[in-house]
Amino acid sequence: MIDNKLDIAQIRKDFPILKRKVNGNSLIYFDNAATSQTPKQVIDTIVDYYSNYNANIHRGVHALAQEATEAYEGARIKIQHFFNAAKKHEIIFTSGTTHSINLVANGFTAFIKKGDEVLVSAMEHHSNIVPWQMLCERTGASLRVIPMSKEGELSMASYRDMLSNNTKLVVCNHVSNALGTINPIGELIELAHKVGAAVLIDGAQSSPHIKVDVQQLDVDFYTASAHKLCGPTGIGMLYGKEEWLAKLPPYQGGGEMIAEVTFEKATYADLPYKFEAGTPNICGGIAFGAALDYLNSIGLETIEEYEHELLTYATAKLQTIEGVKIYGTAAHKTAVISFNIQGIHPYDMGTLLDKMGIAVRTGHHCAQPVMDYYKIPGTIRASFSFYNTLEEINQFITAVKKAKQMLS
Ligand code: 7TS
Repeated sequence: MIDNKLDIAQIRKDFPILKRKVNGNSLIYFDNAATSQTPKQVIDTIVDYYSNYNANIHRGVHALAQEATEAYEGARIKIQHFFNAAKKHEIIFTSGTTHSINLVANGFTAFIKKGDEVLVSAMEHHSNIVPWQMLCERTGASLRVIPMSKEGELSMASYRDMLSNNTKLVVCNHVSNALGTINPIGELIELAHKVGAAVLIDGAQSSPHIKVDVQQLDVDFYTASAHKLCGPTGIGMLYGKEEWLAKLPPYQGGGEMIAEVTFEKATYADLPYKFEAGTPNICGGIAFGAALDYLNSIGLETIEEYEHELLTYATAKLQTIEGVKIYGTAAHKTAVISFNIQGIHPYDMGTLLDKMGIAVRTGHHCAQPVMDYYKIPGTIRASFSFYNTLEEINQFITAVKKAKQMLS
């Protein structure tokens, strides 16, 4: 039993929120794909920052400014190592995946023209669709969709056919938030590079669950959001290959991102600061680093293995309930189960589960094209993390059965 290897009971003690009651019941938190919970090691880091060394960074000579700068830049190195980037200046602090994607999409305005194509997968979150639509509107380029199967797997044959010398960019999530599919991004990247296209991988849903090595993947851009990695909201990262980041124009102008400014002209700072205008989320960055320390202390491989056990167990149990249809049955999945029950609106199921202390997400999950593909308004989504247990899944299954009875 992997439970023993992980000592879940001990791990759960690190998460104060898991002790709380919701509607009189012990909280069962199965909305980890929306945001993960925060261990006390990360909360303590935040308290420590504001209690002991809150200061603006990169500019002060005083002790607090130096300590804050050191901690913030130290966090950048932790992120670099977590994703195995070759250089620390290939890590740009952003407010999260949405910001990271917009930064790249905006910068690509300089490199894209009418007749060029941006390929996007059929299972993207809106934040990996809309910025590219905006880029195409600005430039006259076309956005083309790589189709998927009923199981929620990308059609690699169609993808091969779509690739051409017109393809300038391929964008895809590593893991779909609506379906849990783990996409074959290694192959996707290799094929894109053969036609000279750059690749951005949205790592919002993969980074908390799968060990990622950006050098091995040879990916051009990779994104992550700290709040899905046991860190705080409002902070995330963009990994970009140095050669791309050097070419890309800055996203925002302001302090910190310049080398020299006159009223006639500004010259830009070196990487990574060229992309980090203004006072950043200093505490968030430091806490992001602490969150990665925490995940490393457990080990991504261990997390992946345990969460897979949760997925297999919950999927089998859920399938025993009559009328359940699971959306996203790809061979490779993270611990996300999107489902509906015949005759029951997902919102009603979500509301009743909440009454029983169980947090799931219901709706389109910011992936309306996926819902349109299945011709459904939304799903009930249970998404697990390493601090969840088989016992919680048992309680969840009992609750789903109970709610189904009440709603039928
Ligand atoms: N990409 C994917 C695949 C996501 O799942 C999300 C957030 C984002 C991008 C955006 O990340 P952000 O941190 O910039 O907001 N996904 C979800 C979700 O599934 N439920 O709530 C947020």
